[in-house]
Parts: sequence; C-alpha cells; structure tokens
Amino acid sequence: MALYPPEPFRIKMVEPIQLINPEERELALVEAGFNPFKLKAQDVFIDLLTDSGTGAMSHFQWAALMQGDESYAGARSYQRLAQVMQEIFGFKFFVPTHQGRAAENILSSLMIKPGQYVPSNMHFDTTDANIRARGGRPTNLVINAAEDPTLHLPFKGNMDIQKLRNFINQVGADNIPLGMITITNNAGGGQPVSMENLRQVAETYRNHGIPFFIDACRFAENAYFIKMREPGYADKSTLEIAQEIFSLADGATMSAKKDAIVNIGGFLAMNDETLFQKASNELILREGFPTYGGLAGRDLDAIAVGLREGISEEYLAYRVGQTAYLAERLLENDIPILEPAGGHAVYLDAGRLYPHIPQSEFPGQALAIELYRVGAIRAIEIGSVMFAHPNPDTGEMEFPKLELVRLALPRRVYTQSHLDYVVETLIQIKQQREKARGYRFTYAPELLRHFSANFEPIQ
Ligand code: P71
Repeated sequence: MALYPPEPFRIKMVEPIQLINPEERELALVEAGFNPFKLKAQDVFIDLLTDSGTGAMSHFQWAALMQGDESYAGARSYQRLAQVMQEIFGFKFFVPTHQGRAAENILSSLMIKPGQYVPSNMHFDTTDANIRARGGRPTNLVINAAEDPTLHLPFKGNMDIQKLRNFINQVGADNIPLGMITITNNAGGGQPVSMENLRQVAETYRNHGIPFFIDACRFAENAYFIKMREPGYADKSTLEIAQEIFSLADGATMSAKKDAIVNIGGFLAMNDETLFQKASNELILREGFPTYGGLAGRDLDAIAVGLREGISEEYLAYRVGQTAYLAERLLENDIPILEPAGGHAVYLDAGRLYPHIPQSEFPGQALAIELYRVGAIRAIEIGSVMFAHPNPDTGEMEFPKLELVRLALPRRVYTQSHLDYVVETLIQIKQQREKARGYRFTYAPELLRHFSANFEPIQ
C-alpha cells in the first residue's frame, strides 16, 4: 500500500474558506483575548482546533439522517444504534449522551466521592475536570517514555503497570471507585495503547475489584495501530481488535464526535445493571429519555453508520497516513514535534521551539497565537494553560512535562495541499522564533480555563 494512501473518497460538496489579511488577523487576536477558542470561525483559514465534531459525514450518513425516527421512546434509530453498539463494543447496556463529557459527568456523579482517586494513562481535559468537579483526584500513570518527545515506541500511550500497582497499594483500592484508560492518549500526543497493556491494566484493576472504564473516543485509530504494530494482530480486522479491547473492560465512555465521525453525540456503556439503572435515571433528569439521551433520533442513525465507517481499514489507513504525512514534512524541516505522529493529530513541541519562553509564560499559547498570526491556522495549546493545576494538598502549581500545540486533523476534511500550507506556515514561524514572547492571563476560571481565558502578551 502507498505510504500515504490517497483519500478513499471524492468530494461532492464544498465549503468555501477564506484567508483574511494580516491586519485583520491582528485585530481578531486582540478581540479574542489571544485565545483561539474566541476567534470567529470565518476568520480562520485552516481550522485544526479539534477533530471533535468537525469531520465530514459521508453520503451514507446524510442519507441515514433522513431516516431518523423521532419517536420519544423506543425509536428505530435507537435500535439501529444499539445493534452496532452490540457488534463493536459488546457491553450489556448503554445510554446515548449528547457528547462525551455528559457521559463522564454521569459516570463521575454516580461513582466518585470526594477525595477518591481515578487513575488512567492520562485523562483528557473534560474527564479530568469532571472528576475534579466531584471532588475526585484524576491521576495520570502513563509510561515515562510518553514524556520523551523524540523517543519512538509503538505504544507510547501505555499505562505503567508498576506505577499502577504501587498507586493502588499506596492509596488503597477502596479509594479508587473506578479505573480508566484513554485510547488513544489525547493528552499525550494521540499515542496508542497496546492490547497487551490493556490486558494487564484490566487484570490489575480486576484483581483489586476496581471497575474498568475505557475512554473510547479514538478506539478505531487505536485498533488500527494495534493491527499495524502489535505482534499477532496483523491478520485480525480492526473490528475484531475493537471487540477484543472492549471485552476487557466493564464499560466505556465515548464522544462519538471523534471516531464515529458525527457532529454531535456520545454514549456511556456498561455491563453492570444497577449502574445502568442509575445512569438511566440520571439521564432522565438531565439529558433525556434513555433511548435518545439528549440527541435527535437522526443523530443516533448518523452515529450508527459513522461507527462502522470509522473502523473501516481503508479509511483508517488514509487517516493515520495523513497524520504521518504532516509529521514527516515537519520533521524534514526540523520543526520539533512529539514523535511518532499520533492518530488524530500532530503535536508541536513548543517547549523546544521556544526555549526562551518559561513554562509559566505559556510557550504553547505563544505558538498557537503565531500559527494564527502567520497563517490564520487555529490550533490548541496542550500544555500549562490546559493542564497546570494547583496540588490539592500543598496548593503549589504543578506543571505538565511537555508544552505542546496540537494540530488536530478533522476527519475527511482537509487535503494534502492544506497540510502543505500548514508546513509552510510553520517554516516561517520557525525562522522568526526568537521574536516570540510569552503570555499571561488577564482572566481565567478555575476549571477548564483554556476554553474561556483571556491573555495579554508579555513585553
Ligand atoms: C478534543 C476534544 C474536545 C475538545 C476538548 C478541549 C478543547 C477543545 C475541544 C474531547 C474528549 C477527548 C477524550 C479523550 C473525552 C472528551 C470529551 N476532546 N475524552 O480532543 O478527547 O468529549 O468533547 O464530546 O465532550 O478536541 P466531548
């Protein structure tokens, strides 16, 4: 197969994009408080803010929308989704939710008491925040190699089993209401977790009676990496690999906005009937009846079709190839990235590009701003803006190891020439790297501050 397989689709509907001029961009940055989340979409040329909900649906998905059954209860759309859920995930129960964080909220509200711990390889921001919002303590136990940006390992998203065992012994299984793992590891470069690691994690949790939930947002990309990289899996289909993954767990949360290639939706799945009943009641109170979970019937149909498309190997080869292409071109031009390329994104290493900006002045934020300033490209910081938190015991600020900027690739949206433009922009940014300055907050909420903070440049 080609190193970078061409798109296994052609384009039959287009959405114009515009590059506004540098003066307009400067103004837009000031108006946005130097926070890319606050930019107007029409002022962005290439939008790599997120791969969440930004994918292009297929004509099969659009056709499925037309067949949506909008019955309040027991809709056909729900049944169609339930059938696909059974086939891929195989959990006994599930409830649809409007997106991933709603599933996280319900799970956290039902399981976590203040002071309890929830280990994972790395929690992503909303999971981390939903655990904190219940007084819980999200704990990241990824392998140390994840923090070495140039080290090539096939499964850099793996959890460190020894760290996990030590952690359980240290805080006690009674203080761990559930254990998680994120596939792929979004906070750590979109890196996959191996089947062997998943098996060991499951066994460790099981030995201590800790329910195991998978954050499954990008399970299909993870399954494809297992097929490509893990001995014994080359001849298994991505569907079979996904089935094996989920057979190891007691449940999963998923934002369907990622690997199910829809614009909205998610679910919480589990095997425990009592938990399902509680989740259903919680859903009725906050999200909607358990057969629609805050979504329209047609949304459920789009998810059902999208889940199948998302695990198609032809699609995944193209998808992972596109990310690898962007990473390779950046490396050719000596632009520091977290290696190897992840599934859904390439993560720029702002710490190495801007060694003159200290962590407390947010080198990642500075780079995200330069991307917009120079190329009208939007990306997000995954560094101290997103993940520096005061230690709950000492109050002292704890900084993440890496200061990254994520170039997330929406699914089936941008072409190779769009990516070439991104590379050219970064070459220019690198040439003027000494000019970049740090930033400070002028406003920041306590939780999930990256979404709504304002900044000013430090002169
Ligand atoms: C992503 C997102 C969505 C997002 C987050 C922060 C800023 C901008 C956009 C969402 C995830 C995720 C994982 C592993 C749960 C959620 C929540 N990611 N787990 O990567 O990546 O899902 O957005 O549907 O609520 O851009 P939700």
